[in-house]
Amino acid sequence: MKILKDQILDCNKSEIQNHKETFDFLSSTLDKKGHKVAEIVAKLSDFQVAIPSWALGAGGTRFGRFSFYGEPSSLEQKIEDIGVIHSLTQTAGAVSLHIPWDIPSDYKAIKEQADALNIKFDSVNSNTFQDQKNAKESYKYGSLSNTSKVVRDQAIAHNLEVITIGDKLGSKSLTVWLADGSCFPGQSNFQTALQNTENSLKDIYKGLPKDWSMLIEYKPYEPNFYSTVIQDWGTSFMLANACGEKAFSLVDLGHHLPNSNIEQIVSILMLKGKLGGFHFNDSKYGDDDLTVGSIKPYALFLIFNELVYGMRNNPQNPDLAWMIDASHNVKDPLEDLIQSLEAIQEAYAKALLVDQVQLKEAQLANDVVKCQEILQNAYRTDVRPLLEKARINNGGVIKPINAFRALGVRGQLIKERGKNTIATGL
Ligand code: LRH
Ligand code: MN
Repeated sequence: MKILKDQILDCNKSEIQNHKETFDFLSSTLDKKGHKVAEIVAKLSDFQVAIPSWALGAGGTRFGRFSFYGEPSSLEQKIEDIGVIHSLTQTAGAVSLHIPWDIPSDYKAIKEQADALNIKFDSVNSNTFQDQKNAKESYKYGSLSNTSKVVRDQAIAHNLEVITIGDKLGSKSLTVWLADGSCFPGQSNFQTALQNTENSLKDIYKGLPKDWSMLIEYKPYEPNFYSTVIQDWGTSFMLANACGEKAFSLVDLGHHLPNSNIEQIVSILMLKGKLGGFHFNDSKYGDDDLTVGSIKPYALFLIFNELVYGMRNNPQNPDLAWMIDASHNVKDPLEDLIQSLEAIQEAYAKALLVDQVQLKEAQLANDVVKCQEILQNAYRTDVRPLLEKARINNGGVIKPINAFRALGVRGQLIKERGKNTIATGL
């Protein structure tokens, strides 16, 4: 399925008048406050988020999985669906592949398809948390941390193969997330497990092409429920430093214990030049992989406030990898991803309205009340007309969810693919 230009124009016809009125009103309000609206809109237009290739079908839990039908059953169909999201939002210009779930059968063809849809290949993810059919060694008791060198070597070889696959597609980073850990006290020697992991990551690091980076993703628990080797940002930071200047920490928003101050973690990693990127999602309890901004939108805004400050004041930190990592149990996967993209753009736009100079002055003066006023004035601004303008400028639609439904995308996909296709992934 392809969204055509005139379908885009058609969808905008009924929305354009209201957009113009709200945008003109907001622009004049922001102009009066000294904000450069055109610059903010340009930043939003340039802000592209990678769609996870493993989240284009229905997710599921151990208790059940409910399909939405018309799911993509090949990498080509996944790229096609990302193309639909990108045509509407103009902010999904990249895909993050998970190997071996998405090994291309024809590299040339898949690159041409993605290029034609203006979709780049962002970070590639290795998978040493599942045993592949005919695998010689099992990762049941860990991969890069495993007590067996044979198992560690198999996991290292897999990561090096993932780099080779990504390199053929133009990707520039490897994301490593390890399920490694233990479920019971006494089961694992923490020091041996961490030392094995560090040495294994160093072997993978040696295989990184010179212009590549390695993103080390941390997580406190699941699927292990007593200890996880790379459990928190500190461990990821330590391992990234141990590996070298091309290794960084990846922050998955769902990988924090309740009430963790993620914006502070982001700020510190940027100060130390070791923040590599994000897996955006939201959660109420655990690693729920819910729609971005659906549970804690203010926390997301506070994270973007630190990102905006860091992007202005921490040249030591590289450009970040912006990626979504979600799982869809009750929402149409494409609508869920569209809502996540909207929430990310909204948090970024609100953070761009924070007067960082005024905030710094109020912080230095310990004017606590004024600090909050400055932050919440920005947060309380309805920035959606700016997002709409950025989409229009890029050739997208004003209201993506309305357009997705008006164009009957899911119905069309079911017509094309039927009701029994299942997407690889989580
Ligand atoms: C682990 C994780 C990791 C992926 C997986 C799909 O919870 O966040 O990023 O490899 O989800
Ligand atoms: Mn993740």
